[in-house]
Amino acid sequence: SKPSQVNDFDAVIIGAGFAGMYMLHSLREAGFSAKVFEAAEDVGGVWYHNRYPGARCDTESIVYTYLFSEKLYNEWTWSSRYPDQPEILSYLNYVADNFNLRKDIQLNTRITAAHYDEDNENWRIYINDGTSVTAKYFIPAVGGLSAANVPNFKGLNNFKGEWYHTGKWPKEKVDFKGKRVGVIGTGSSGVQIIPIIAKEADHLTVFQRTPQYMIPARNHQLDPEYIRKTKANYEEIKQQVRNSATGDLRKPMNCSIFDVTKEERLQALEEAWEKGGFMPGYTDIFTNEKANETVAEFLRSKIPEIVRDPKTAEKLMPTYYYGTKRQVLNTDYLETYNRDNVSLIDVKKAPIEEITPEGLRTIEKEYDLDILVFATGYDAITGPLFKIDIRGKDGISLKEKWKNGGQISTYLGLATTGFPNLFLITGPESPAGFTNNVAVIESNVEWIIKCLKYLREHDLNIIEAEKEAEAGWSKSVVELANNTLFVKTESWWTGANIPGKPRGLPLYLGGFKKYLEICKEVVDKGYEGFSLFADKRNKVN
Ligand code: NA7
Repeated sequence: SKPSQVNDFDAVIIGAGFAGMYMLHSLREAGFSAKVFEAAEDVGGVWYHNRYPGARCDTESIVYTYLFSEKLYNEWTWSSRYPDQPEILSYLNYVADNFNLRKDIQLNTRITAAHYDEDNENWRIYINDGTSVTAKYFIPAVGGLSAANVPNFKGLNNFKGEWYHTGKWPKEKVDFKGKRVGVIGTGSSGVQIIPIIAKEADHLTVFQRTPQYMIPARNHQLDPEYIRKTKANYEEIKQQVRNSATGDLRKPMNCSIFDVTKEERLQALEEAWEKGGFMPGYTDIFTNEKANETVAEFLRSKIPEIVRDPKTAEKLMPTYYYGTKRQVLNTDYLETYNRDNVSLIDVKKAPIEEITPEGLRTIEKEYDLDILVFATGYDAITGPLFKIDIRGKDGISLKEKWKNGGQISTYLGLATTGFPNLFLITGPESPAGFTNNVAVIESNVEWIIKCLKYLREHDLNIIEAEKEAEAGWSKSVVELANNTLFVKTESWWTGANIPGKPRGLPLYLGGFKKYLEICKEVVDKGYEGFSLFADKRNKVN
């Protein structure tokens, strides 16, 4: 077997967000050498870049946080139910400092390629300054929502005003005062920024392609007694998260929505609406059209109660299956349309034709704008990985292997055949996207560390997912997805938001708890479904 000293590092990680930082910390604790390369000027990942006004997480702070360290959990105090971007970024900076992570994080450094070298049994990782490093293990911790999508509108280059994408927001404050502002997009990001711009701008025009189902977040400050109890219940919270379907404290109902009377159902929905957050998780909401429609109808009924102009209310009515686009939580979103300085344009009916020097033209009308905000989302799940030229055995790229995203296959969302010693965190076919991502990150990192320790203890140097195991996993992912309504809707989950992207739903829908059980079982059976080698000529199992 080869000593790891022949490589620059045991492991190279891309990205200093929640995933990359915990991976680095865990590797070091386990005695591996590791280096993180991060393209941004500082740590934080998506929370570094998503600094648009109103940016907030819609998973509750008491679980959208690392749970690996009780000490950390006790030391850090979240101020509100849903943490805002500045607070999450401070937290991640605190973690970087507290665990002394910065010395192994190289900032302002973009990785352009990573190639597996079969002769040397290592990865060569190429940096944008023309240099490269080698590592035994390669861990692109790039996240699923980090490749911003600015639609390819004709004329954007000639726009005389300022324009921004929510996911690449500048550090300098953008001043909307006295300005005519346009926002394209009404997903989570658009819905968060719109009410804030409306309060500041002279006029705001929202260009909406698909109205979303709206649920109030009902964000509030956390009171000290609640915080004290939460910290005292650290162990229990951790267990609850790991035993849940969604990696948080939500409790699914264990019955069909039709097992309760109409009155009980309406009461439950009304209570959820008042409490804020997600709607009750009856078992059949995402598999049965009629069950889904009961929730959809309830949420639609709220719109004309809030929005005064009937024509605007009508434009805000969603028609797709409830929850089959990522659920959006909001603060004063619908209320914003009661303001005199806000107008809503349906660009499904009258599509955007081009960006003009003065603003934006739909096939119906031209709108003069000083600032244009793209809240147009991400080339999700595979997009961030495909931006890097990742090549495994025989020089085959990940993009080629996965047919541009048309035929994704992984084993447990953690590894993929033909790419030895590469590990994914919140990768395709993991539960990310439907689960509290921090919970998935922690479980993936802990699985990887356990695996690397096992390899070291057994003097093994190469691990690769086996074809059959991978095929089995991908098949189960597809089958689970095809049994749901999620595949029937155009969303970033299904790839439909990016023109030309192959459709699919490469996320594991069996629930977080089940996922953890399967991952553990694989370990208990001696890494079943993986080939382990001392070196490439000596297969061990
Ligand atoms: P999303 O949820 O993908 O939303 C993007 C929005 O932009 C959505 O309303 C899109 O309409 C709209 N969009 C995208 N392209 C266009 C074009 N070409 N023309 C008009 N409108 C367009 O991204 P977010 O950043 O809001 O949220 C991403 C995730 O981050 C979120 O789900 C949470 O998990 C956190 P569409 O619905 O496609 O018709």
